[in-house]
Parts: sequence; structure tokens; C-alpha cells
Amino acid sequence: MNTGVGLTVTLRVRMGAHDAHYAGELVDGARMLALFGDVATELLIRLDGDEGLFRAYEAIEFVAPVRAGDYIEATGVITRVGKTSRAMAFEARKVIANRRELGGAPSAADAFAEPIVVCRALGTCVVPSELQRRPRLVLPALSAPSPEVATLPEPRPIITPPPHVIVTPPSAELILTAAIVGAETTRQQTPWLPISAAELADEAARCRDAGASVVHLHVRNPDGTPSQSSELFGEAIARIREKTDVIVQTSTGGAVGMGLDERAQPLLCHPEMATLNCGTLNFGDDVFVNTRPLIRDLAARIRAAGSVIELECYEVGHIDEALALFASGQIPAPLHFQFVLGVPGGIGAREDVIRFMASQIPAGATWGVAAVGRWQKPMTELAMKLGGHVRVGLEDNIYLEKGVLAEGSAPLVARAAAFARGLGREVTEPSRAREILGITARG
Ligand code: KMH
Ligand code: ZN
Repeated sequence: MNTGVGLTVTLRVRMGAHDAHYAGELVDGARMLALFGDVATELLIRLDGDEGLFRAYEAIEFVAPVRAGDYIEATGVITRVGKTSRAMAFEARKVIANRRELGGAPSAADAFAEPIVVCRALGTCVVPSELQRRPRLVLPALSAPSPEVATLPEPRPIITPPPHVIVTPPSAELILTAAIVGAETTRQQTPWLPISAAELADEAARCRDAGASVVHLHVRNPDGTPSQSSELFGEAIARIREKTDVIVQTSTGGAVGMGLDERAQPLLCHPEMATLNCGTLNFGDDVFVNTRPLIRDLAARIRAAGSVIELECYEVGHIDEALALFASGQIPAPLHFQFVLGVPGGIGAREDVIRFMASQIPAGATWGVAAVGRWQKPMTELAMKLGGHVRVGLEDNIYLEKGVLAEGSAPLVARAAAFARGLGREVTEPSRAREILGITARG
């Protein structure tokens, strides 16, 4: 049953001095949850004609402080309707705040052009079948389309921008990829970097146990320098196969400066998956060269090897390049995109970037986020909330927390998996990931 999915309700409330509970006139987080409770109740009344009951929160995140004098807009949307359960996503946004300027008038306040998100949550309510009444779906005035400002007579009302899409329904499956070694990370930076085939296999198995269903693989020479040797890849893949059923995705990016034939070598091992980098970009102080002929050539070689492609996009235009390859029949569906954010010289690791990139891919395609360094945690967590898949691991980031090295990629995978489950997302097994990515279909 889908009735009511997408029904949205918004309340706007001023936080008074009586709401402030902590030093600095800070309002406690429970006040936001009380607002969400009222939003949920209105949603249930409009859907079911009953106040219902709040059963559980699956995730709560406080992202900015709320103080006395703030105007808070609390929005909720029904994301899933079961027989008696109603899953909801909530967002509280600050639209007005007191200036609190030293020497300024204590009453000075600002209305924001762009609201500031202060709290997000996912929750589930229930309305027992016998209490569900009709008529249903009396739409609230605030959910009606906003009036066209330009056509309204002066003085015009202030219309807060409508809430954007909040989050993905919590049941969506999630593919976790572990990028366990890369080409750039060194043993000098972290002693936890796997280098030999045995170390790579151990780390792949640990990551699988922690929740990864894909391992993004590079290999290294015994001295730690990057290599694309098919012998080294073959040995690493064989060792990984002995230990675990994880999907092995070999890199065709290699390291900056490598040529086409060198980069293509792992395809001789016929990996289940391989990356296709979709454009040239500055890569730190170097240039990662992916000319259009090189991309087309690698795409053809990956297909000939029978491997499924992951499209690495470090820029918005790289998505267009991938779509052009698809349109001309050079790569097959289903398309799987990896948005690699925060590479110095590439697109930044920001929420608006993820939302825009995700909006550019066609229906039926899947997308994930990999982000570099300190951006890995916040951007992958955001991707999980928005319905994307994620990649973590030492290739992109060596720290668990500021100044604390991750003891391999597995702890990063474990943390991401725990976060995903907290959101209600199901971390896939490799067998299911093979189905989603089209590996099973291709045999
Ligand atoms: N090492 C980077 C220059 C990939 O694996 O396909 C490229 C890279 C991408 O890591
Ligand atoms: Zn890589």
C-alpha cells in the first residue's frame, strides 16, 4: 500500500526563554524531538484520522545549536506506509535567529535567506488497524504549492523555501566498498597499509566480515611502489578468493603517470568488476590523464574482459561523459557511479555536490560516494542518508578520528556499517551486491 507516502507537514515555532535549558540560552535536543512528535501526530491525523503512537526513532542527528529567540521550522514526511506502521523522516531548520552581537541591541535578529538544518531524524509510528478512520489525506495548507511570489500584491509575505527531499526510505539496501590500499597511501603514513598478496587477502576478509561486499583493489611491488602488473593482481585475487567471497573490483586508474596498456593489465585476470575513470583532472599537483580515446579504449577492454564497470566521477562533467558512453552503446546498463569527492583539483566534498550529482544519473542507475581524507566520514554518512552506496578505506583516508590512525580499512568499514544500520539501511552481502550491480546477470 502506498497511500500517503510523501505527505508532508511543517510547523514553525519560536523558541522562547523558557525553552532554553543550558548555558548560553541553549535549547536542549529533546525540544526538537517534541516538535517532531507534534509533526508526526499531525501526519497521522491527516492520514488516518487518529493521533497514533510514536514507536521508535531509528536515527537522530543534532547538527547545529538552537537558542532562545530562534524560529524553528519542523518538517516531517511519510516515507513508507505499512499495514499499521508509518515510517517518517524529519528535519528541523532554523529560519530566524537573534544576532547576539556584543554591543548590539539585544533584540536585533535576522531572517535567513537559506534555513540552517539543526536536527534530522527517522522514526516509525503506528496506528492500530481498528483506529484507522476515513476520510484520509486532508492535505495541510502548508503542503500546498507555494504561491508565486511575483504575482502577490505588496506587501508580500515571507515564504520560506519549501523543504527539499529529506532522506531515502530507511529500508534501502546499501553496498559497502572497501578501498584497502590505493596507489598513493604509503607505509610511512600508516603502518596498517596492506602490501603483499597475503596482507591484501587478510584485509579483504576483515573488511568482508565488517560489512564490505566489494573490495576496490590496487597492488604494490614488494617495495611498496604502485603497480598494475597482472601477475601481482592475479596473485592477490587468488589469495583473496581463498579467504572470502567479496567482489573484487580492480583499478584501471592505477597511479598518476601510468599509460593505457599498463593500466589495463589487471583486466587479463577477468575481474568481476573494474573501474573506468571518466575524465582528466588535476590530482593534487599532478594531472590524472583520462583522455576521451583512453576512456573509450578502456571501456572496450573492460567489456571484453567480461567485467562490470564502476564509473569513477571526480567532476560533474565526468557524469556527462559516462552518459555519452552509455548513449552510444559503449557501456551497458546497469550503470554504477562512484562520486569521488574532495580530490585536490577535483570537485569539493559538499552536500550540494552530492545532491546535484545524484540528480544527474538516470533511473535504474546506482551511485556511491567516496571522499578524501577528513571528508570521508561526513560525506559517506550523508550519502547513506540520501540513498547512495559508499566506499571507505585507506586508499582515501587513513584516520578513524582526527590524529587516530585506522588500524586497516576494516574499522572504517565497521563504523560505516553501524551507521547504515542505525539509519535502517540493510548492508548487503556480496551475493546480493552481485545482483544489484549486474554481475550475476552477466555470469
Ligand atoms: N590512483 C588514482 C590516480 C581507480 O582506482 O580507478 C586513480 C584511482 C582510480 O585510484
Ligand atoms: Zn583506486
